Amino acid sequence: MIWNPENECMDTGALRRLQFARLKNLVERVYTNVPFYKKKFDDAGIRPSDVKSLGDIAKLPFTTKDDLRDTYPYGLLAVPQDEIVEIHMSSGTTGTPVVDAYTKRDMDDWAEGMARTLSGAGATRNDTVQNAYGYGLFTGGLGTHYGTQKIGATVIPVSSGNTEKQLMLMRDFKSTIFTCTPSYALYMAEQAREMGIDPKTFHTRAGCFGAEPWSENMRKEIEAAWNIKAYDIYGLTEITGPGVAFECEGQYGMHVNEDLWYPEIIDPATGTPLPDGEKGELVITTITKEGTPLIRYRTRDITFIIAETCGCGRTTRRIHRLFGRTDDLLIIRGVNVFPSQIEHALIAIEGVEPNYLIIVDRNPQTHLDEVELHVEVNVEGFSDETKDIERLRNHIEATMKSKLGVHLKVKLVEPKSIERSIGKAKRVIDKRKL
Ligand code: DLL
Repeated sequence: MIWNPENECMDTGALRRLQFARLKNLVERVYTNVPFYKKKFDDAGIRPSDVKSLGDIAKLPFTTKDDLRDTYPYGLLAVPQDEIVEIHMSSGTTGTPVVDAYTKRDMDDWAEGMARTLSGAGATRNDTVQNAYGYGLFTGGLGTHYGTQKIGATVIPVSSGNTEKQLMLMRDFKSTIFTCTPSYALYMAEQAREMGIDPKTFHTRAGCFGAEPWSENMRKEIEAAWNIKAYDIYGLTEITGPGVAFECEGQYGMHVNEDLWYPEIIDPATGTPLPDGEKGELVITTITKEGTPLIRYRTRDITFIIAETCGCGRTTRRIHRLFGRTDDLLIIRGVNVFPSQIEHALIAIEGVEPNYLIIVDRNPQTHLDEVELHVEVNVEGFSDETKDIERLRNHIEATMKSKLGVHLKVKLVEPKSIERSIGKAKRVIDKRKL
């Protein structure tokens, strides 16, 4: 099902011309309206008039997550604030959130991206979409919600969690499509079986899964457990949210909605653009965005562009399933956590050292991520009294839960027992086999 054949199946030459026109307009808008960009361009010796072709995008400076953090909350706004109708955010390296602010048109583009995404998974107005992505500041819940409404399907805004209720609604309302993180899809299947229900007996026929790394093996598991087609979908808060790229029925690579979000691949070490087919860091320019447009945003996600035309008829280029990230961002049960946030929280706690080790694993039964955080007690915090140790442990767990939004199992270890390193400290052991 192609939602918008006019844009999704556009002749490639016409698409490039449209992208160039939009890029040119964007560059002028940010140069005039966003002092941050004016300075960045001036420092790089670039004028908007230097952008004479789409290829000239390579002359423009990059935008990074740090730039977003440094300009929190509204420093990247390119329109007067009264034009902003919604904001979303996700946490950044130090816990300072990165903000995305949307105008009415940005909301339309977002809904459009998600309408195309859901249509890629075969959704039509006749479907009932059970949306188990979290609602709130996270973009998964509301983005999927707007897209579902745009195609005129029925949305069940159940949000994440509450698995028994999910399954009840799925049965009673005969949900045909469901959306959540891939690990939650597996967890739901497991819970259904535990309740004596075979997940294959629901009416679900497809799911749109993303927001965290997963693999072809996980796809096979999800498809077999539910007897559905499982589609990979991609997006990030900074660039609007989900709806940036999605799989079609070919299930190989995600079509980038490149009339709205222009993709490039660069060598993460040098910043040099790489040709289609070569693996590197995905960089995105929000060519139609009004609220908080971004020039060449470094996503830190590793993939390559599949330029070959797809059998589905769409002419938009695809990105390969993500291979990982260039930074140490951990996505735990769909929540973004940087090890530095843990370090930051530990520094404020008395009795412990900011020496820690994060061990991430995926429980084979529940398919949920589990994190054990080893924290070194210092001499003051060291006690032979079990109740003192227990109190400290509970305090750290509660602090982590409130600061990061995920539960970490804390294990206190003796002073100086965590291995010191002379180079980059190895803080994370990721045992997940995705
Ligand atoms: O996760 C937006 C989203 C919601 C995407 C629902 C898909 C579905 P953030 O919380 O800002 O936004 O996290 C963005 O998650 O840079 C990737 O590293 C990772 N990610 C998102 N989709 C995928 C995917 C949402 N399909 C970060 N595969 C991104 C692997 C993904 N990683």
